[in-house]
Amino acid sequence: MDDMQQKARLSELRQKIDELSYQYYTLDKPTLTDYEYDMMYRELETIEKAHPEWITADSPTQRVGSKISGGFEKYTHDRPMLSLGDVFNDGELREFDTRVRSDLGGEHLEYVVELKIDGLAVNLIYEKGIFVRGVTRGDGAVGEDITNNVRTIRTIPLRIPSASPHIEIRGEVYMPVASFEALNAQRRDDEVEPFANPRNAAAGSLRQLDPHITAQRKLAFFAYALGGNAGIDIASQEELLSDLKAFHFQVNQEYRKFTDIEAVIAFIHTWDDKRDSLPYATDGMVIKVNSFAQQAQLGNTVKIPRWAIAYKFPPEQAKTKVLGISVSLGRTGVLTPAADLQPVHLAGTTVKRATLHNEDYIKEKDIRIGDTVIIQKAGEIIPEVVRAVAAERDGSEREFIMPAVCPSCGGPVVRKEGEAATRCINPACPAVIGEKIAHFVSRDAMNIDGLGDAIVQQLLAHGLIHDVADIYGLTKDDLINLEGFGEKSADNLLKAIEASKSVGLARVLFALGIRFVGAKAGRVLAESFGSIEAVQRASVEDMTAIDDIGPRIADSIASYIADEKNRILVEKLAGYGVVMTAEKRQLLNTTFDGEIVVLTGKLTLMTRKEAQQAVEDRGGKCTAAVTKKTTLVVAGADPGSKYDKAVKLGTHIITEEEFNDWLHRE
Ligand code: 1X8
Repeated sequence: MDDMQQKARLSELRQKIDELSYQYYTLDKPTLTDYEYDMMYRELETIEKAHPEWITADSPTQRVGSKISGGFEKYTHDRPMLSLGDVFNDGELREFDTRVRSDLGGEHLEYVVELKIDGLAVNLIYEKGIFVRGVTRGDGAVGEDITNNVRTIRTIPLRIPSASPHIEIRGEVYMPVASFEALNAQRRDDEVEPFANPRNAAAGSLRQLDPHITAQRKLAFFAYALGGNAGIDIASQEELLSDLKAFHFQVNQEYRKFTDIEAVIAFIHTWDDKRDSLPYATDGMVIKVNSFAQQAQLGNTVKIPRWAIAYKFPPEQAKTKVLGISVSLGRTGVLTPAADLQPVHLAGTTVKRATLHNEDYIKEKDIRIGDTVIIQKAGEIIPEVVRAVAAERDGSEREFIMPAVCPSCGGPVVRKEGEAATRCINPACPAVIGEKIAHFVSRDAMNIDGLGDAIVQQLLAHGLIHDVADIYGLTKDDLINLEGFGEKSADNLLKAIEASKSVGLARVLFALGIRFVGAKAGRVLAESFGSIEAVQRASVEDMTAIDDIGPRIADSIASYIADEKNRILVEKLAGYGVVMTAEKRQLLNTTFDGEIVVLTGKLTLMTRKEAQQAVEDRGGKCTAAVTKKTTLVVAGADPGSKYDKAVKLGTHIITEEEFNDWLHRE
């Protein structure tokens, strides 16, 4: 293909990929297989690699950029991003309606009623149809420039069919409930504090300095407003929503139009229960005057529009009684207290238990057995006890005392100084082993289907297993004698167990349940070391030299390995034929072996991403900031403060040309 043909193909690929992404992410209706998509994406990457000068910011390959250093830049909105006034009941909404009607002098009036999404308001700026900037609401007047993070959100088009020199689209960035739950499950595995609700998770994800992290967070965006009228010929909110949809934005389709406030109120109440089954969190409804002319006539106050209002849903809380407090064990042996509740209806489900987190939480909140309490759903499956209603005590309430022995094995429990967690330290505790096995066989770990909790408890009770490795010694005879097993289910389970032997080192490392080693750390370690022996030989320094492996993880692995019992367990697994190797990432050569490289200034021979990849492919590591640890700085054109810092520290500095020469060394 000559250049012209290639350029045409490039443009065709971008269009096709954009369209497929739209079908997949925004409409949730994939039209091609992942494979076909991947092939097109790869072809586009190949053309762009050969012609980096053709890469533009709206190419689908440019969604994930490089890390920024320092903080986010401030950005002053052209027009302030107003917040909404709010009402909390039907009466207050009727008052709003009365005021609007009176201000409009009794004109005919329509309302558009939309769901209020519990996320973060963001302003998207497009110039001549190209996405150029994403800004948070901030205080309404000044927000933060989070362009690189916004770009990673797949439901935000990087290009829209508008020739306008400047158009602002406003809407809500949110995290779907399913993504939120998966993220929190991962965080609990990694022993990182889970997010309290999808909104906090979305906020935390947008504040990442590294867009790679944001890109993994599965955020989404609902468009619902324009920032200013942008010279577009749109007469109403209803029309705007339909135009936004035509621009390929995701527009929430639950909106309805009404002329009568009682009909609005009736519509709002259809969501009282239904909202809990939506795949995203909502905290109310937004009622807007439909006509833009009437909106203009009503105008804004300094802070809020006079033509719209938020009807806030009551918080998802309920009052009930604590019947008892029971303690359950996790796989790390931590005892977690939970309240057994008088069943109560909350947010679409019947709640019988609520977490109390730990001993200190119960003390701080002074929650007693027999107390009347307020519970709430924080977007989590398991609700929490918010507070006790002390006024409703009758004197029969009893204080909770953390058990001094493990409720499962009767062994001693300890609470270390400075820690909130109380742990069972018996390595043979059946509850802990049960949890360890449940983790070991789970989908992201060894993925052994058919080994549920009830079966594990039977196997433990019959003395057929004592640790995770014993799973591989199970025979058909062992299984068939258990309750609920037949010939076929025994065969299926044995097959699943056999298949799990070859899932590879990454999953094995995760499955072992080493503290702080989540699925991702498992993958990174497996790719870097290639075998369990190499991991066992590695020092803490060897491990922390790897991107994404910090001292907390490295120390935890070191202490795991130092424990004789664990070494025996690993040998036992290997003895059963569990594969403990992985494809190691192949280095091209060792030009940058051990180097900690900072790229600064404008690169002309390659993109920053390519330069970073080139360093990593040759054994080096790229970091964002120049520190004493930095061994090499590559300075492109007009380098800034990083260059000055490198000069001050006496760090080795090379030009982009020199860097390029290094890349072509053998
Ligand atoms: C905030 C929100 C609006 C809408 C949905 N969710 C929100 N969080 C909507 O209009 N559909 S409008 C809005 C605001 O103006 N501050």
